[in-house]
Amino acid sequence: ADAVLTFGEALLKLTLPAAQRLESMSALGAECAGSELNVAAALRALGRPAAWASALPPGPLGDWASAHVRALDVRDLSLERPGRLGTFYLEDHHPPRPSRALYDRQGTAFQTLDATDLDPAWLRGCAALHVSGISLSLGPGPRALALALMEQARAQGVRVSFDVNHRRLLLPAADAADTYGSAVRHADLIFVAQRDLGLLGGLPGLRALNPHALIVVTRGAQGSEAHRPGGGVVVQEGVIAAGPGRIGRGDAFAGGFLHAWLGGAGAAGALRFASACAALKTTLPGDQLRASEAEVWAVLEGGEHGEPR
Ligand code: KDG
Repeated sequence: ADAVLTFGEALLKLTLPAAQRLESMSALGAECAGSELNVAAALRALGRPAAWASALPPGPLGDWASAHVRALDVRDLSLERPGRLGTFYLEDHHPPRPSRALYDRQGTAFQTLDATDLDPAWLRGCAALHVSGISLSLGPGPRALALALMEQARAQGVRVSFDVNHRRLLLPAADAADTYGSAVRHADLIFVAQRDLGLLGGLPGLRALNPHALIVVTRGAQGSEAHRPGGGVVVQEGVIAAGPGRIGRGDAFAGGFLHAWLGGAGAAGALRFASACAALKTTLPGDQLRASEAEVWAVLEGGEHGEPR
């Protein structure tokens, strides 16, 4: 068993050309996005079998998303459900202007899912399940299914990975501890951005909720660290990266970490590998990592000179 199952919503991501604002937009680029689909895509690009559980609406938009999943060579376990395909508009700016996201994802097919949809066969052949806080924030049904999947994974000896991945447009900060708490308790591996740590009582709060997990704290360009259950921390510097692909870096990082960790790497090795994945992700536009395992190793071994090899 070496595959990874991820569970989450696919989004039609509509990106404005550089330096445009929604109020005066004249063109949009369409892309199939979604955090957990991005993680599956990263794992698959790195050579690991990946499957994705979700729901898609019937009709051309659902077919478009399925075609994208097929093109990624990710196993599509999505159920066909009435509703919409969630939509996400993105103004992606250069610093210091913050990027701006606008969600249009009420009444989506994904939101019709609930715990009764769980199919234990989804986890067959899987070494790990990965879920993010986004799926828990999208309503009681998806949240119940995500938690049921985590319980099922534990019962089957499948490792559970949880990325807090807080989206303040989806969930008020005051609800975060309640919404994410059970998922945190079920996880063997937890990813959390430094800026979201406070939502869960900081590192001590997370540790109190879950004494056994490996906790990975990400700090963007400032690097990352892994906190071992018994105490002890491994620190990794960020790998220098430039380019248009900042959105989805966290998903590439999580996919890279999972790939290395499931392959037997320790916390230090997995952090290093994940950092190179996040850096490579940044160099190309689009939500999903496009890099093979060999390309990641080349970054780690070859320095950052950018000479053609
Ligand atoms: O991780 C990248 C995501 O932000 C993007 O694909 C959209 O999944 C998404 C979300 O719900 O914000």
